[in-house]
Amino acid sequence: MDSFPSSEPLRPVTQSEIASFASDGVVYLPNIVEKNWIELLNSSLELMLKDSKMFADLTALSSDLNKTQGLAAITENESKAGRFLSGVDHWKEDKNFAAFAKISPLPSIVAKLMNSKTVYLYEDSVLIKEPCTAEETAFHQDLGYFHLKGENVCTVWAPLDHVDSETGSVVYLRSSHKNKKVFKPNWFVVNEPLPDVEGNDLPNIEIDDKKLDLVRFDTKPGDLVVHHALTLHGAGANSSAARERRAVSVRYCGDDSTYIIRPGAPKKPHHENMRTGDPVIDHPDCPLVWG
Ligand SMILES: O=C(O)CCC(=O)C(=O)O
Repeated sequence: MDSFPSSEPLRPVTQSEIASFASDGVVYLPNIVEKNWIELLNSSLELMLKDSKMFADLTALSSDLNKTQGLAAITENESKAGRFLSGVDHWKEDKNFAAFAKISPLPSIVAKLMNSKTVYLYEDSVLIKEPCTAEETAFHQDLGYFHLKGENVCTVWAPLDHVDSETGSVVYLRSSHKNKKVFKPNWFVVNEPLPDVEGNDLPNIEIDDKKLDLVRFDTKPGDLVVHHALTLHGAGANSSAARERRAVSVRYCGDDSTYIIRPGAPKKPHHENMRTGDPVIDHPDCPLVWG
């Protein structure tokens, strides 16, 4: 029988944090998750990284996309320096990732922030920027990637390392969730929509645009940043020569969420059996984790 760290947060979510999430579409929650949870993710990730098939190399993708579009390609030297790696749905294979997504403090924190009686797990993602990774995470909005509709959809971003602007903190356009528009999902490393997707064209946002109300946080293991699925966000390159920047995002939906099959967005096997308008209910591939 596995034993896991506590499901209780280290401290309660405050009223002011709930208000920030509602008004800004993002909230920084320092010192809220026991470090033992992060240690478990670290140990699983170390093993997973031995199997390169588990991760997409977004640095290679960026280079290919830039070549096909005739854009200035990242130079050979830059592309050799560090890679932006990403993986998805590790909770389905790994018991530590499953426990973090399902029985860690995350579901209760999300229920509080969204004021939702129920919380369902949509997916997890691993986002690694090795030292000297030139690629930024292009500004995007999560909802367009998800076959979901509803007010109560969010992402919890959990850093496994100290992350700051040198190593690629995530940058959020404050209150952009209030616009309610769903934007076309992009390739994550360039602001080019995925093929055949629907929605509004994404605005071209630069990570350091001083004219915009962009917010970012210096974070450490045990902190969380939670953003609404409509909030526009991107992330910087990792310009540090020595520091790794690894994070796990866990994505949830809550009360009144329904499926909407979005053409062109990445599908999971169970989406083949869902119809637009079907309510999200407990399902092995989208399990109820709170309520
Ligand atoms: O960590 C990153 O680079 C991007 C994270 C992100 O966009 C997300 O988890 O939705």
